Amino acid sequence: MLNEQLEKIKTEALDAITTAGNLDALNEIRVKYLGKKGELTAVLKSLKDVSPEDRPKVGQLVNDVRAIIENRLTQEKDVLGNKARELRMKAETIDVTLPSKRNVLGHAHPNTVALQEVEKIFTGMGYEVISGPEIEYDEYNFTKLNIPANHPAKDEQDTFYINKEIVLRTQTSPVQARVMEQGKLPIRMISPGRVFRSDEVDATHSPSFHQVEGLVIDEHITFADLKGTLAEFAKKLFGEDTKVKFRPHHFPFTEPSAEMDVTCFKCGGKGCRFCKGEGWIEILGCGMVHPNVLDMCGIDKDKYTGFAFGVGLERIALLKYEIDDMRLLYENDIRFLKQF
Ligand code: 2NL
Repeated sequence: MLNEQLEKIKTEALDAITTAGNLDALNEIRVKYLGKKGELTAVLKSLKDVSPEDRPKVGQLVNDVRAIIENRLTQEKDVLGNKARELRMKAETIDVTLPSKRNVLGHAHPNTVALQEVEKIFTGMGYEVISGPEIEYDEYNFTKLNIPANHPAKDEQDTFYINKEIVLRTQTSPVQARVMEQGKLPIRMISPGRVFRSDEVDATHSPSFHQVEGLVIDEHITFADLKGTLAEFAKKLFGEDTKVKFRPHHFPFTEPSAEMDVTCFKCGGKGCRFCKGEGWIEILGCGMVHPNVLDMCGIDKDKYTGFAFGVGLERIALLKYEIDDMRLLYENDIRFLKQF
């Protein structure tokens, strides 16, 4: 009676193993037949009803059936495991013949391209490129540059104040004031960098933009040095045929001061749409360093003179690359940047 039952369990279990098909199903079969509440265990429990003489024989039979099922389970587990692994390997195959993903390259910003050009021109004339802090003392941004406490540029309408003594620099000249204070002369330097003014955004204004200021201090520096240097700069930047003219102007930190115009590089000075019929384009502000500035920065104003200038980097980039809206420079759309 138990013999038949055992034979039935064995046949059923082996059939089930053969048709299991996956490892989960195989595990269920193990539980169903060999587990604590499994069918074979149930037979083992009913062994107590078998007569003592028959018990060893039947017990042995139960163990044999158990061993056979276990063997088949192990065997089938190997087969199914290998099959699953093969499928996984196939799914993970890398097709090395597929075209590669395109590497998306960025592009230097027009400001960067323009700055590199300006730096090349001035380093070629022996200038150093020096940078300094964007957050400055009022003293360096204004006082040492001969900008008095009541000057309109110091108004909170125009300048970002961190507190009473500290501002976001409105020009890069404080870098030059710091260099002058170090007292190593002569000085030939440019200081490019980010500056801040409390302006509304429009096609020609931004609260944060970039400036390149230049400074030369030595004995016997005159306005002729300023003119020669800046005329050379204009030629290198806009072409050898470029002419320059200087219009009197006022800056607190220079005396005399001027604004420099260059002949329009589109029409050569005849007047066109680009220069609004003027033939001239305003490019920078400049002048001879004010004696008060030399004084406040610890330089002997009776022995040394110097000239200085300031130019907006965005202005140069917009002009050179014929961009008509400054806001395009700050969007960093790669399709725009790639054109320059
Ligand atoms: C402008 C005008 C200018 C300077 C900047 C300067 C610096 C020192 C001493 C004297 Cl340390 N001057 N810088 C001089 C004249 C003009 O910038 O319109 N910039 C866009």
